[in-house]
Amino acid sequence: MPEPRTVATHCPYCALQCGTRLTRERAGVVVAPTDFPVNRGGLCQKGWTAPSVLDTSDRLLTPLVRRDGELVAVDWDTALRTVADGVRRIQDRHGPDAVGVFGGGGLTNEKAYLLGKFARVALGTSQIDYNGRFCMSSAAAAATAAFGLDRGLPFPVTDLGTADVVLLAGANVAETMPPLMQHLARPDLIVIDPRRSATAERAALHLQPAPGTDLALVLGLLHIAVVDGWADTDYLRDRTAGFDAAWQRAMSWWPERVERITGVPAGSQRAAVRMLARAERAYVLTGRGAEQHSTGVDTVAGFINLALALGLPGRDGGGYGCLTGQGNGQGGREHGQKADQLPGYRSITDDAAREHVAQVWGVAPESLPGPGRSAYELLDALGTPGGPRGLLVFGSNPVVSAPHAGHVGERLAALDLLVVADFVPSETARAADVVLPVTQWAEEDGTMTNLEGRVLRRRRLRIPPGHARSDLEVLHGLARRLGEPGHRYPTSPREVFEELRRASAGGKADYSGIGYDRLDAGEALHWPCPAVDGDDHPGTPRLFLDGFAHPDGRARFAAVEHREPAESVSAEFPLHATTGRVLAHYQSGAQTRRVRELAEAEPEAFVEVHPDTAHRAGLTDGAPALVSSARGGTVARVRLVPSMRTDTVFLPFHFPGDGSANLITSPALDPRSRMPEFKVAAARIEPLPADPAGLVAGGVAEVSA
Ligand SMILES: Nc1nc2c(c(=O)[nH]1)N[C@H]1C(S)=C(S)[C@@H](COP(=O)(O)OP(=O)(O)OC[C@H]3O[C@@H](n4cnc5c(=O)[nH]c(N)nc54)[C@H](O)[C@@H]3O)O[C@H]1N2
Ligand SMILES: Nc1nc2c(c(=O)[nH]1)N[C@H]1C(S)=C(S)[C@@H](COP(=O)(O)OP(=O)(O)OC[C@H]3O[C@@H](n4cnc5c(=O)[nH]c(N)nc54)[C@H](O)[C@@H]3O)O[C@H]1N2
Ligand code: SF4
Ligand SMILES: [Mo]
Repeated sequence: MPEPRTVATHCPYCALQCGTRLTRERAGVVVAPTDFPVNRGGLCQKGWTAPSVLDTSDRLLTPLVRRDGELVAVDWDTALRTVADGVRRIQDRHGPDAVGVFGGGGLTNEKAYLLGKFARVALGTSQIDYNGRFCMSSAAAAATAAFGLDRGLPFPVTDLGTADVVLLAGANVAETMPPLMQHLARPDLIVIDPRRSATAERAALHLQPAPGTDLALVLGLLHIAVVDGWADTDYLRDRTAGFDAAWQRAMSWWPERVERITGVPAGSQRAAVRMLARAERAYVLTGRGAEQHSTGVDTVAGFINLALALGLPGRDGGGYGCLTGQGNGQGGREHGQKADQLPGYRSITDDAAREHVAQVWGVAPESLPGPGRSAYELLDALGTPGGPRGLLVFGSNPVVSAPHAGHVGERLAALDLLVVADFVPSETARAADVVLPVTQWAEEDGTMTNLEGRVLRRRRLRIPPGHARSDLEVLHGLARRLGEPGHRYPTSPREVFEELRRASAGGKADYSGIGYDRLDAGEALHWPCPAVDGDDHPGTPRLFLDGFAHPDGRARFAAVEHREPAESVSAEFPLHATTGRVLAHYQSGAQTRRVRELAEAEPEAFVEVHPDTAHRAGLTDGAPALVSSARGGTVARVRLVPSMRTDTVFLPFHFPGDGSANLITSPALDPRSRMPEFKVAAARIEPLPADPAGLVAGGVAEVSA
């Protein structure tokens, strides 16, 4: 079939998955927004410019293998044989777990599913995890415990437009999901963010806690809700369990005590609770600001407790949700690329789940490995005794995006074999032994699951350039060279999806009633969508209306207590450094730093500092500064921001090399989700020394040029 001239598809970047129409013009691919419910004709800068990454000048067009230190072009057979031989050599000597896999939340459902299967069956390794561990894991753990099920938003995005009040805890949606703002035009916003972010600017009420103190703050909000008589006692009695134990903890968090720890005035705390409680329709949403902490799970649980006390979740016109992040942040966490998971959001330690999935895969249940290491623990173990000696990366750039990135770079360098599948020479690809060039969004079919659990079709517009192959073809080729039957790894997305449907059937994230045909007919299908006899299942846009997903139908309060961040400020490191995003760049920047408009908008690393803090450090606006923590230093240009807290600096993590914010971030993990503490580290800021120790001169010169 000839390639179509125009297709309806979705933006390649974030979890909003804005609807777009792509057209092939003489000058290249042109994008236009569609009237899809989440974006209704809107797109952000990144979405508008996404087609230029398709033809970026350094696009990977042929496989590369490192020879005598240099990456040289080879044919596919050579590249795949090099990987298969390397894998076999390592596994023969050190066992199946000596080869690991690192996936991504940007992969389509089909890729995420096949990657998990490939790891467990073709490689026989337990060592697979993905970058969603850095993203969604704390909210996922808290939501699963509270509701028995984890779907980012358990309601459609459009419901937010009917709300009176929306609380955004650590989410800067004005920059991270701009078209979402049109759904937040009506409600009064309460924003919890240590920075006066673009979103906080639009808020009716901005609470500005010190980074890492949200848990104390939300215990205080629950305290006020109960003491001031706002708790919904009928709802607590009929729909929840465990309130008393949670209240025991919150009881001692009176507003003035909370103010001392967080810096949020008691009056603002009371105002926030009053706004939420008086609203007819109210939602509590969390983003990475509240979640990326060593206390992330408990912090999200605290926000869920607050929502439950006010009777919001599982009601038409109210609820709690987490704003997922990556394009397939939702689907990517359901189909088995997570260390402890099998498709359909099943647990890899559950015998019935293992049996079901093994049967779909045509293997013996006991042949499936058990749970492996979490993302950071996997990276930290690379090349150590007992740790993996080979790693295959699909859809992540951990050299830039992992915490304590200097250390992660060293671990990657200690590997016998690093394989990276990507379409651009990312910083991680540049460090690889084998680089496999893959297709991009406009060159492939598949499905993505957006932040509201809606399954969407990604559609192919054009033939991939050069020798680029889809990730599915890559996995097929590798599996065959590892001695697997080819039919076990279909290369057609539709065929993989058909298998995914069967594997997910009966699981929590049940896709068995969803088919490409229904999606192509334009149906809005939110999972769970089980296959039913007779009529098609309509999908589940709103969860929990009749009950929560625990056997007794009740949501669970969590008895949480405040804990300090893993690292306290000290005389040496007196500031809180926090990190996050800016509008123009996406994640590690591997894609957006290659787009001229975006690179011009934000060309280099910067650090937001309060003028007084900068002055004390001898820094002026625009000066290059060295920001350091116990782990290392990063170079960033000073931006004076009078609305900053004087005890806090903020750095975006989109930049590589010496400007990488992750050179200073902490790898302290949440004990349950294994989420790293990206959002708070003890740091200091100083003028850039003439010859900064440990920094490469080239990078420094670039920043100060
Ligand atoms: N432009 C752009 N958009 C994106 C992305 C991108 O890279 N660029 N990535 C996508 C992905 S994968 C994700 S996960 C989402 C993330 O979306 P968001 O969660 O909105 O993004 P962040 O900027 O990481 O964090 C949000 C806010 O948390 C604040 N914050 C920092 N520390 C704390 C704290 O201790 N407590 C609280 N309450 N807030 C704190 C920061 O100041 C920041 O304004 O964005 C998605 N969309
Ligand atoms: N300091 C700090 N660090 C953070 C965060 C933070 O807030 N602060 N946020 C964390 C979060 S929430 C996230 S999600 C991570 C994300 O960080 P990363 O995992 O590094 O995400 P990306 O930069 O999107 O990297 C994706 C890579 O895969 C490639 N790619 C994209 N699509 C595909 C595909 O379909 N197949 C293949 N093979 N490759 C593909 C891209 O070109 C890119 O090189 O960063 C985390 N790191
Ligand atoms: S908001 Fe997200 S999905 Fe929409 S255009 Fe921007 S990056 Fe793309
Ligand atoms: Mo993310």
